[in-house]
Amino acid sequence: MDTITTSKKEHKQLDPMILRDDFPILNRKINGKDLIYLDNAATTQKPWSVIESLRRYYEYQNANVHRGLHTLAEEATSAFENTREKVAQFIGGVKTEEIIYTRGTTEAINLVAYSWGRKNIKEGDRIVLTEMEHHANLVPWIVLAKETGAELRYIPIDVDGMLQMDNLDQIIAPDTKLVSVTHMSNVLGTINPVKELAERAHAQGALMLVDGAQSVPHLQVNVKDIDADFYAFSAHKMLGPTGVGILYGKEEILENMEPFNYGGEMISEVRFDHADWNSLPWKFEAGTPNIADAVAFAPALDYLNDLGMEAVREHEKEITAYALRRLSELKYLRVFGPTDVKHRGGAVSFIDREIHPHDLATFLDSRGIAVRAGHHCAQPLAKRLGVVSTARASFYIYNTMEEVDKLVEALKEARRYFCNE
Ligand code: 7TS
Repeated sequence: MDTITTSKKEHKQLDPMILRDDFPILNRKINGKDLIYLDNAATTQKPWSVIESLRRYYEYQNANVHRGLHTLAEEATSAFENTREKVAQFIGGVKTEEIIYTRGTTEAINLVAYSWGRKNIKEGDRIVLTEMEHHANLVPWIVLAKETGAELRYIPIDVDGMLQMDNLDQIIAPDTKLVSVTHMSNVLGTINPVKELAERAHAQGALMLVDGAQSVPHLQVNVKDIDADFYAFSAHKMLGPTGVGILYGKEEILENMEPFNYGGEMISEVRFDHADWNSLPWKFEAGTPNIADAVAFAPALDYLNDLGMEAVREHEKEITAYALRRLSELKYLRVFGPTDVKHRGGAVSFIDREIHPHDLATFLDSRGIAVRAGHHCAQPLAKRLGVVSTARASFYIYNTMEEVDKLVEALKEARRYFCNE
């Protein structure tokens, strides 16, 4: 591990071939073939350092946090809070009070919809989303709008899968209370102008929530520069364990919100008929949290810091540009999303005009290639694109150009298999 870390630092550019040794699962054979893992938008694989951290935690440190006065409890608490500090640094150097642990992006957005939304959204208010949202940033607002009588409005996409920004004044109008937008689409790959959208939201007195599930793993994100009021993401999409997510929220907004869950940890004093809330961030962290996975998120952040997010982004641009070029050679494919990698990340959705995406994914799996097929939890977007489902290849730091070539060869082979070509 040490030698690999050293050699990584010597490379200005990230070298996926060197990194691959850090990810044991990449040695697996699937259906007798080398695994080609192209489902990173769903979840990424984990390096040894994360796997070992999980084991080390249970082997040496396991205790409940924030409540014991014994050594193990202090060590577990310190490791748990250490990750919070690393997260605060990772997204631009915010206060640890502004970093709330959740189970994932989904829970983070639900937290805002319940704790902020139910207090601040009223009949006639407007919530602005986009046509490319994941269900996690859609369903909580649909439910809230139904409950309160608020109106939902959607910023439309253009033919390239970019947001249409020209009629924005009519959409982000004075009655808008919240603009909630994905930073990077999990289907189209589109990177949205969230800083500009935050500015437009604030100009109307609305708050800005950014769904960062696909962006924090791939871009250098600075929530202060964006001026996001809330920013949500998941550890498991950035080399970390499942079951840990982050909600960043501006301190003054979080201070004025009611808790999401009630119980232990989140109180300062309880009497038989009254309870006072703990200070931030613990006010929003009722019950025993997911300690082990939060602790093991730290080496994932270290790993990405060590590579440098600029190098991560450069690699992604390179491999995505290559994939888009190679896929465009296959004339029977329709590839979705922006063609310029300046405006997009590495989630590439496509359909073969004659093969169902599920058949395609199953065929690719028989060649050891893992892609996702379906609506990718963005059904309204699929409908907007005129499809029921797509196949999606999504790249990360350990993917290589050779793997893209193998994907393209397998897609040609599928054509021969299903269409007798
Ligand atoms: N927002 C976006 C943009 C996402 O891509 C996802 C997960 C979520 C929210 C929800 O994250 P979670 O960690 O709470 O589940 N996206 C995907 C995907 O594209 N394939 O599987 C999960």
